Amino acid sequence: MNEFTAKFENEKKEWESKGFSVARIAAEHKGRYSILLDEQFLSAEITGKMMFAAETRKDYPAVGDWVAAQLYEGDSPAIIHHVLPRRTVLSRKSSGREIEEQIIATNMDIVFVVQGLDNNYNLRRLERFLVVASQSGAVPIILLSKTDLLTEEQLKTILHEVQTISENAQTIFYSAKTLYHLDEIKKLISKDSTVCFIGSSGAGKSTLINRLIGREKLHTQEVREDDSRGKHTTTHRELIPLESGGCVIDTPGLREIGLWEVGSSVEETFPDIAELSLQCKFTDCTHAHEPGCAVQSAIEDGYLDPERYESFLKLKKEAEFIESKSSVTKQQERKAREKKLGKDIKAILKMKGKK
Ligand SMILES: Nc1nc2c(ncn2[C@@H]2O[C@H](COP(=O)(O)OP(=O)(O)OP(=O)(O)O)[C@@H](O)[C@H]2O)c(=O)[nH]1
Ligand SMILES: [Mg+2]
Ligand SMILES: [Zn+2]
Repeated sequence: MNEFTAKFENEKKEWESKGFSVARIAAEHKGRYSILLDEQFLSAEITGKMMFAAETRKDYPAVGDWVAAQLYEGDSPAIIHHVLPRRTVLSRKSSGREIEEQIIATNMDIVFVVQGLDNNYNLRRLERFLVVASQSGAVPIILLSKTDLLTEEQLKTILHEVQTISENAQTIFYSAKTLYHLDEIKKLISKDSTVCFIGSSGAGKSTLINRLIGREKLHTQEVREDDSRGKHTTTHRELIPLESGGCVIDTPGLREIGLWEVGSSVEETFPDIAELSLQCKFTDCTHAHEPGCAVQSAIEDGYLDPERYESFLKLKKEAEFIESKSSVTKQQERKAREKKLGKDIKAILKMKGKK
């Protein structure tokens, strides 16, 4: 048992010994949760205490979370008291003005990045989704849908292109229409595993999940003819258990996906560039103007696509910006906490003085 599992199992046992049930968040809607316990969906709410203590959005339960809940007889909703440690977290920068982490899903083993081979196909966007998927701690896998719309020749060209960016991620071409390679995808979702699907609207996420569960459970809608854009059909994240034992998480199409954390995910998604950098003459080479730069010479020799390099630079810059901003946010959060603590202490002292 690894360190995480030991910690998780300990917490789980502790809550269960106090009479709580450990269930999984399947969906959330305006503060109401649907939790999954022994193949049953129950409605649930969080405690006032938890709401009061929450400082940021990530302190609230998210789809995929294991939570300790108190169950009640009759129609009363279960009450969620605690979120158990998260093994993996898929998050992005929230789309608002504030830089805040928005959790898409948690505790997944695989993040499938879905892209349609119609006009949705875009290498640079694929790279961006891959970085976000790698940051989650789960295994990123590329799924290219709608192969039925392309000729053999067109598929070959795209396969070639995708190979230049997918060194660190398995890639599966499939069709939800002809069911081509559907078994390959099914095989990846083992018993007890959780997988999540992300991608632009119209990529085919919900259609694929319907095929996996074998019925038309999720609503799907055609894309716009001219640019293959979807109509943002899925509006909520939802965890669905499969008969085979695994779980899938459907998500709404993302208009944009901002990076959240930095870590080494950008390098992980661009192993070719990371490796080239090792061969530069200077260890602190910026690959802009230095002599003996392996990156520049790879571009000149045609080994490295300049657009891929540009995409790398852009993501790197964005990651650095987020890091500097989020350390400011963390500082502000700490200050707010200290201020609140100071107020609480003052209030206590005042009360004592009155006695
Ligand atoms: N030809 C073809 N069409 C597909 C395939 N997969 C999905 N589609 C179509 O693509 C359209 C969009 O599919 P959805 O499953 O609704 O897309 P989505 O990714 O869930 O979109 P959002 O919920 O908006 O994020 C639908 O009309 C599907 O029938 C495929 O493999 N081949
Ligand atoms: Mg959908
Ligand atoms: Zn260099």
